Amino acid sequence: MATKKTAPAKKAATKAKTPRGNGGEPQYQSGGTHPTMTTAQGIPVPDNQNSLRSSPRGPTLLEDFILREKITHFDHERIPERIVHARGSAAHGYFELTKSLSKFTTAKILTEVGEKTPLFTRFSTVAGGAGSVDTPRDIRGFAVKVYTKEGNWDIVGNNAPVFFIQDAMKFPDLVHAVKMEPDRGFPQAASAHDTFWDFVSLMPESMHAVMWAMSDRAIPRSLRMMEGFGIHSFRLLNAKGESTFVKFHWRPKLGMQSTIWDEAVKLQAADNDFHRRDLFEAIDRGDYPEWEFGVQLFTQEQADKLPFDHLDPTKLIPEELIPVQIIGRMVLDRNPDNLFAETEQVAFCPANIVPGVDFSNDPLLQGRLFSYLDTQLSRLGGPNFHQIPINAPKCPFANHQRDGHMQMEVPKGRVNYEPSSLEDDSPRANAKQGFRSFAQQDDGVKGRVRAESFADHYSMPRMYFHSLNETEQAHLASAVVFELSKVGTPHVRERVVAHMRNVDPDLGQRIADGLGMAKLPPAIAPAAPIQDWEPSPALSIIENMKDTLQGRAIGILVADGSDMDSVNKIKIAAEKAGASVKLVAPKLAIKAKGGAQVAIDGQLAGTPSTIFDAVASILMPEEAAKLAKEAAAVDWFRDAFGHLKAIAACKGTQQILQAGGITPDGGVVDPKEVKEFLELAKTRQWAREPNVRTLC
Ligand code: HDD
Repeated sequence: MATKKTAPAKKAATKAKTPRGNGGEPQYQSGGTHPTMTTAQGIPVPDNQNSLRSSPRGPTLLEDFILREKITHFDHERIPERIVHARGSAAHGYFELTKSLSKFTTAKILTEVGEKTPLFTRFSTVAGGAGSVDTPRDIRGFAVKVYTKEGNWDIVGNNAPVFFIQDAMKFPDLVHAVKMEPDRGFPQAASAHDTFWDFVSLMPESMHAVMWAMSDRAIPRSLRMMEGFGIHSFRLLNAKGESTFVKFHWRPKLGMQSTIWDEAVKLQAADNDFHRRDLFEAIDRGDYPEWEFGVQLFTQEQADKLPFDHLDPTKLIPEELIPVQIIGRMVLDRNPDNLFAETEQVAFCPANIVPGVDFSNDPLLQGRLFSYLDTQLSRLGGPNFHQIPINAPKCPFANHQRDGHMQMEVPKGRVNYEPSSLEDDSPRANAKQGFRSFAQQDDGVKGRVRAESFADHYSMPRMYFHSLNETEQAHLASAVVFELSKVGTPHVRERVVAHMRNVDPDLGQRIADGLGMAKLPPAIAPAAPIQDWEPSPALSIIENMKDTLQGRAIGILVADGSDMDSVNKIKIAAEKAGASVKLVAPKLAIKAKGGAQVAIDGQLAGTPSTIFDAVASILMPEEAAKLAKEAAAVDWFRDAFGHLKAIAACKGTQQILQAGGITPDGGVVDPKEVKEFLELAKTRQWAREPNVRTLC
């Protein structure tokens, strides 16, 4: 065997020494019929290994147009990455309406029940660059492009229903502050640094979004387990031109789940692409992620009665006040064919809406309506980016816009203007079908002002904090302490605590204690009286978790001699309940009990328990004894225990648990108790948390 392997390598090495020009033999062989490689101009390429040289050991000739074309193209392979939301993962799918909104809107996408409309959805982190990790603490982008019959409709939202600022004027400052600091170039993809907290602590309006960013929502377990929000109020317009306000919601069919912060940090090392891989693999195996599409509909009169201004994007409307009606669903059923052509080049824009939908006066939305089109011009290189397949509408489109960088179409005829009388088929405006804006009367006084109704910055974050359960509140307080412990400037830390005291006095105290602050800084004088509003139980993740194994991942640790019957009992039952199961072992194949060779999914050192929702282990005592001396195995259980996961540990495994200092609790069961284990695997063992972690 060894001789066989080395022989071709030797041959190849001898071959490589021989100078090869035109007609050189490729050094590999493969099956299939390969089309002839050509240059971008279609000229057949004779040799893709060697550049053209004046002699075998001489200089390369400038004349080598094949080399120059290849290198030039390579040099320009990257386009400017998005200034925010650079790191993204996406999928194709469809939207299906289940309930008509014909009373409220003329939009076909919201009135034609049962119609399946293609869409493309891109999830993203906000702060990190395109190559950054998937699991930092960050708000996630949730952008959906629906290719409707009446043009593209983009719902460019986030996985939080509120934003950090009230006016688009502050967006560049917010983004500068959260991204890596400009002198040192770090930290990447993290808000835990001075400039972010300096900025937000000087912007009381950001407190509500800060609370969401510090909550478990900002460390999702999977992109498939996140809610999405359109955030702003939009309008729906019916045939009579009557307007109803609307907020858009996406609800994951799998329910919501988050990671634990320590787990998220470890995942960054275990798998940079944790979310991208999870989404890709789920779609690849036919486990299509699905979201319900919901709307909150409300009239001007209802809006006037709310104790806050719905045009303020730092506020959400509790669904206990205005219910979320489910009217459709989104299914993602196809992975992109090419990350660059689709996920990277897709260009979203909140201004892309269809007739029957309209904007509200939310000042953040108004600024966004300008920004996205502008950003695509520099990111995608010119005004024809709408012709890139992923951006092109799937309905007919026609106008007199012409020329520009990368024009892909070849418009025919003489008429590229309007009005015209020379051709019968040139496009014209259509007052009947065309987009209409709500005829809103506006008799205000022009000026750079912030409405008084936007002044209350603390009542809503207080309401949000009170809507979380105790565990979630403790996670949030601990997250603020973690972030502030990375902030070097004492007065910034103090200013944050001063705000948090307004949000909730107890929260302020807990954060101050967590930071070891000797004296509580005085609370900041609020611009408007702080009110105590009813909590919104719908906002808690843990209290609303779905009782399901769907979308969960289970790891089973095995080694030589493991009993595959016991392993398979867990595997079959778990998969039947919708979970995915991976076998983990010290080697990529084991000799199981009875001598059968069993292939393994992940080698122990590279498959930590952080990537699973629950773990089991079936080990012979002697193998377990070896693993009890193996740091990767001990950490496997220590992390699973620390991250509150259900553990099914056989008798042999107890040695490893002991080596990890783990005292089994109700979340640790015998692998024979398959049903009990799978029941526990649906969720985390919250009761364990006080025993493994000191939270604020
Ligand atoms: Fe934005 C990208 C979401 C405020 C300017 N934004 C971007 C993406 C999402 C959001 C999901 C990535 C889309 C994709 O996957 O390609 N942005 C939001 C939400 C906001 C928001 C939910 C507040 C409610 N954004 C916002 C403001 C501005 C921008 C106020 C500027 C005035 N956003 C941009 C941008 C980006 C962008 C610079 C970067 C890349 C792009 O647009 O295509 O134009």
